[in-house]
Amino acid sequence: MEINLPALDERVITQAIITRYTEVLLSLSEVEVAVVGAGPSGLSAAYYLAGSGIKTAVFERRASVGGGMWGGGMMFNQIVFQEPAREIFEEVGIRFTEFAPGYYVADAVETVTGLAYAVCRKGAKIINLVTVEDVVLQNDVVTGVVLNWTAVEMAGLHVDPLAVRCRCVVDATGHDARVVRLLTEKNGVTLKTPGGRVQGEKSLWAEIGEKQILENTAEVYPGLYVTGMAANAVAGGYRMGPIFGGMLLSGKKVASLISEKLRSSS
Ligand code: 48H
Ligand code: FE2
Repeated sequence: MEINLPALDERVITQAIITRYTEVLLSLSEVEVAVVGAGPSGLSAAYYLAGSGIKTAVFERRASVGGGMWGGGMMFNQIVFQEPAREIFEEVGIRFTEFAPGYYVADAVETVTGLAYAVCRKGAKIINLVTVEDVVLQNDVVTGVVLNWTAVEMAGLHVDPLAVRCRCVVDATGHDARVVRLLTEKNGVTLKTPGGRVQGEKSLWAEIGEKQILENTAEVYPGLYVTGMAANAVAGGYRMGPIFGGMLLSGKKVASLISEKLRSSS
């Protein structure tokens, strides 16, 4: 087979990349929801938010999306989940098998790529390689996120960031609960949670940890929501080990809380 390649101008490649990326970034200077972190909970939140017609951007620190899903458990890259999360896998079209009654297992690579693709197709925008280094805080309400290139952060350069305005921020940064920590550490504010501050996660108890994730998925400060592992880190819940149904259901729950709030206030 012979393929005749057309003439190629490097300048056009450069212009296409810069023009298109800038257009996308400009369109995200104001969004309805900024999701911080593209792990299972952040991707699920974005999928359901965008599915409800809400303008959503996901900002991910790393080059890759998927967070802790790639490695399954201890690098055995299989994703385990229970019954309530089954409908999410079915809806997105990720294949799985039933391993034992009520326990399902899916390929980690298929799960990450399938979910990320579904998020993009629903219309949410994922921007990778950027780190949320602060929030915008006005009159005791979180009204935006502050972004910088992850490479700037890693190189320790003094380069000031850019801000994105939004109506709600979702902390989906996992164990670190980075956004909530930034807010409380910098501003000394009290959260709406029972402890009022970031409690830090407890050790491993799968059953209780999975339950708590859903209970702890909430608005923790005006304009700031937590989902996924960040929810248990903030509220002092147990970790659950390598089971991901709770993460996906938590993303779905936070999307529904935000949809209700935006609908009631518009
Ligand atoms: C932009 C950021 C920033 C930042 C971090 O860790 P994740 O997979 O988080 P979850 O909560 O969706 O899922 C948790 C799950 O992976 C897990 O660890 C479980 C179930 N553990 C149980 C246990 O017992 O250990 O994803 C968080 C994402 C990552 O991709 C980070 O790179 C990203 O957030 N991130 N993005 N700005 N400041 N901080
Ligand atoms: Fe983890």
